[in-house]
Amino acid sequence: MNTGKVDVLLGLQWGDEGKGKVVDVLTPKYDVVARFQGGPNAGHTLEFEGQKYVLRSIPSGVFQGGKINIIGNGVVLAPDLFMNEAKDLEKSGHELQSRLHISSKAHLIMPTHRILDRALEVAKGKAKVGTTGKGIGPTYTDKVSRNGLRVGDILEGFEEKYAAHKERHMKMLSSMGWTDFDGFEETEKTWMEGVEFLRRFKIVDSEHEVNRTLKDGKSILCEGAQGTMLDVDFGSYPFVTSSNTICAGACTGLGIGPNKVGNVLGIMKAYCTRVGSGPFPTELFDDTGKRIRDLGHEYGAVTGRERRCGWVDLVQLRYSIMVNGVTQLIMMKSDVLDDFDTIKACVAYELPDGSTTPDFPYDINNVKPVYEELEGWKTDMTRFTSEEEFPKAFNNYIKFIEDQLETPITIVSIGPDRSQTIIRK
Ligand code: 2SA
Ligand code: MG
Repeated sequence: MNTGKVDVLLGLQWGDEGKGKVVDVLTPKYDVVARFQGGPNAGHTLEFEGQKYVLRSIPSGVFQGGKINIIGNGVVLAPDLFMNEAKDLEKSGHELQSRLHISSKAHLIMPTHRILDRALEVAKGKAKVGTTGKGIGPTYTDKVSRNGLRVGDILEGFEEKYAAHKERHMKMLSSMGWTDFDGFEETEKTWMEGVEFLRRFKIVDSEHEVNRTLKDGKSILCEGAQGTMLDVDFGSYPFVTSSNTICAGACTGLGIGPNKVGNVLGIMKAYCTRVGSGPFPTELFDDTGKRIRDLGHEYGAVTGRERRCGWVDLVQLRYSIMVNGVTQLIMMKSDVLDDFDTIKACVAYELPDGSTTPDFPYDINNVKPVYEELEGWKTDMTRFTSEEEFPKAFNNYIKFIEDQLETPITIVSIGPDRSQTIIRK
């Protein structure tokens, strides 16, 4: 943790690495937790005291008392989904209003953005991205094409602005021949209630708040969503999300200079998963993949979709570490591999011309993973409380990954609960 700086916590794979849990564990060390990109496509799962929570737009710092949580300008916010999420949290006793600040420059996801998301996916047919259907792509498209509606817009002349944007979207949908508007009026009504609900919160120019916080010598944890392989520039394009999920996204999504970035914490699973379409070199289509899915409960937190599972991909991780400037690694879900006889790790790719490379190539569609096989630890680690208890084979796995990635693993997670987290010395 650095004072006067932000630490950035990111997913290094295709999302669902367990960012929510780590933010929750680390929050006590920070004054502020901030989200900088993505929106309700995220599903950050946290478990403690026998309760399970899934956060979508709200930062994972809300469960630790007294912290300010910020939804930054780089986030896209759906007022109706935000309202439901906030009300659920309030019902379970987590007061939000005084602790959650929302950027006036964050863009609003309109009900028509969600229809456009669906229409564009249908139009793509087999080539569909497999989006979460939350309107993420169309909302960021509007932002970049200078057509967006922002949180700050709800403060003045909102009805008119909304109507103009809706009309434009309807024209687009009509030109695509889209006719399915089932339940639209109901959705729009709830959405408008969501806008009213938003007004209760402190709407701020968060770039000022963030920089003031740093100037006062306080610390901020920036919570990434999705993962590096879903980054719109560096991910497996076009099967990506529509924001910069990498470390640089924290600068643009909050308004901070790169010299204010301290530690970059990269989160990885001990294996790898992906949800939605697109290439995934180490994907397992056999019983081992199914076993990882069952043991790891690998189903989408937002959509419930089955996650595709495979071995850890060190070629991909090396690349993610490079583009993010990762300073330390956090390895999640190690316990899922507790009972495997052997464990594989991809150390290079074989390219279609037969050569091999340790570097992540432009096209990963037709690469074959080159594996090293390591001995499994065959030990239930879920009750461990310190690294001294780690079996030798697990220490070998950690050491192998650290050597391959030239980055230290500082935290190891051995189960979903807050308490099942081992900080390494
Ligand atoms: P979108 O909706 O436009 O961002 O989808 C584009 C691609 O990004 C993927 N994506 C995700 N991948 C993993 N986890 C995500 N969050 C949820 C979760 C997903 C869920 O935590 O489980 O519940 O299904 C997430 N959000 C976006 C998406 O699958 C597309 O490949
Ligand atoms: Mg998730």
